[in-house]
Amino acid sequence: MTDSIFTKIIKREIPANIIYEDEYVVAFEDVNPVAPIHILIVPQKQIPTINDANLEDTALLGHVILTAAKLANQRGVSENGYRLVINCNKDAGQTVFHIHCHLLGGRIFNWPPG
Ligand code: DGP
Repeated sequence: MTDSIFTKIIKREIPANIIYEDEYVVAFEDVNPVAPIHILIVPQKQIPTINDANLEDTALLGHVILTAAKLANQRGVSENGYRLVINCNKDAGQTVFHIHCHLLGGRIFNWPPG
């Protein structure tokens, strides 16, 4: 598998504003923010879509979500709320085929999303 743009960010081959990293995930600011807070939480392991994840990725995907919650707390939006989004394939508008969770906060989000 060729490296995704996010793997290149993880390897520091291309720049990004990395705000958190551990053994399993990296988090950085989205280059095209759609909310005052727009952070991507990305597994270090390159999995193209959520369809490609399997049972052995259960803890990893849980860690992605818990990391998002921790970062939301750090950014002060836990109480007011925030949205977590994982897009899958074309109908959802996925453009980077390396699983990532969008942490969106700092404004009100409509539901249904439209
Ligand atoms: P998605 O539609 O869920 O695949 O969203 C991909 C997101 O990744 C999109 O919001 C823009 C962001 N993105 C794409 N390329 C880069 C990049 O090189 N750097 C950063 N920081 N974000 C990127």
